[in-house]
Amino acid sequence: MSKTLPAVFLTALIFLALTALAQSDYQPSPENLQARREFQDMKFGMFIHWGVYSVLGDGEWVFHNRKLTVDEYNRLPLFFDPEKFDAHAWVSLAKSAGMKYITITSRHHDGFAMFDSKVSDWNIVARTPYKRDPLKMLAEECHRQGIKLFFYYSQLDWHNPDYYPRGATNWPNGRPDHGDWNAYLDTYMDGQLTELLTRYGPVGGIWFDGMWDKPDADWHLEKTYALIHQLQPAALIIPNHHQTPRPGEDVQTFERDLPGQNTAGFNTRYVSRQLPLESSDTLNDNWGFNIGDSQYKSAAELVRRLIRAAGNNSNLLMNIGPYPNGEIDPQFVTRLQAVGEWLAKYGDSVYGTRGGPIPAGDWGVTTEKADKIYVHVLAWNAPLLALPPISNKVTSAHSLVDNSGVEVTQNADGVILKLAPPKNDETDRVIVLTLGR
Ligand code: JFZ
Repeated sequence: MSKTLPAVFLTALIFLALTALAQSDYQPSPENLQARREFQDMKFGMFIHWGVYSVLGDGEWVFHNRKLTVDEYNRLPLFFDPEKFDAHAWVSLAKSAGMKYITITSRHHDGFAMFDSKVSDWNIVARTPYKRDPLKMLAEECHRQGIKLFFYYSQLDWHNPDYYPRGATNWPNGRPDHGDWNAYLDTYMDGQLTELLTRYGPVGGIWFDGMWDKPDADWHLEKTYALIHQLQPAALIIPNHHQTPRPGEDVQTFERDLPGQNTAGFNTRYVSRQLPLESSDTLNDNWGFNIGDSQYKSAAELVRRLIRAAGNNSNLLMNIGPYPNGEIDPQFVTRLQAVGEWLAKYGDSVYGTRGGPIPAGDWGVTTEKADKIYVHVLAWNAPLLALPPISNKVTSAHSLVDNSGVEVTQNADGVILKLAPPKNDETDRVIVLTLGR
């Protein structure tokens, strides 16, 4: 046996051991840990699905749902011309809704870059009459107004031939039956991520989606995650893969469910005790603009979802799908502004809090911050609310909205609050418990 063969094996073995180590050994940087805490403090974000698909008013899956060919879909950018797009109006709306961050589709499953990408001409500047980069304008406006900007990035691609072998959502759309998977990941995707993390100032993070299309593929995650954290250590990696979090990931996100729930049918019940949590949902029933969807959630419903998320130690990322011309449906606007008005009064019980010590129930949830527990009474009509015991002594209780005192009794069996009868318009009665040492 030659002497070089064992050496080759040994080298391979060391290499494998090192990559395994790198994977299990992810140590978030101090900036990253700080960003995670700030993320948890923000609580409420605006999700935006906007792309050339918006033109057809039939949701962001229209390419797939109508089984269009690549040649047919290539016509769409020709008439995407959002002359009413106004970054200032979008960011101001998020602000007036009490939202602290925006997560926008930099590219969805159609692979179309909504930014000025040099990696491929399948992008808004090269292919549309608009010719400009809305993400650049949005990033600048977000920095001006103090809103964090996150980029949704689809790993799944229905357009690029190098997304091959294709995944579960494939249909014969005219692409060749061959392609270079490694080039797709290492050159195309990592190239675009590098653009997003170097040309738009400090970015909140990358919200990944689409891995579920090829669950068994090698996505070169370690490489991509390392690249992101190297370019911007504070950028949070938020994967919507519906699995147990992997090393390198910074937030666990749940689609259309609270952490640990699985009414949607595709979420994992595993809830990380270390990572910040997020729950995404949409204001009507679609993510991208759908002209036939008028199923708007009421402002009160949006507030209750936000509170239920906060009580479960989670953020809420609430989606809107703007029109193709760049305007935002007035039905979204009025509801979001009403949520903002509610938060202007009750925000103390939401921002900067963590899930409270009392388990959530049908009656409501608790949040906590410093020496306060906020009892959010969402559905309870009886005059007394009996809660399980907590370890701290409750020294006083008052209603958050008008500071009026609330009668409280605490004994070994729990904490009993005497509630004023709910008023008709009351979305959430917030009782503040002040704790002794
Ligand atoms: C994904 C996208 O497909 C969708 O368009 C939207 O962007 C949403 C926020 O994220 O939705 C999914 C992802 C995975 C499944 C279902 C919907 N799944 O695994 O069944």
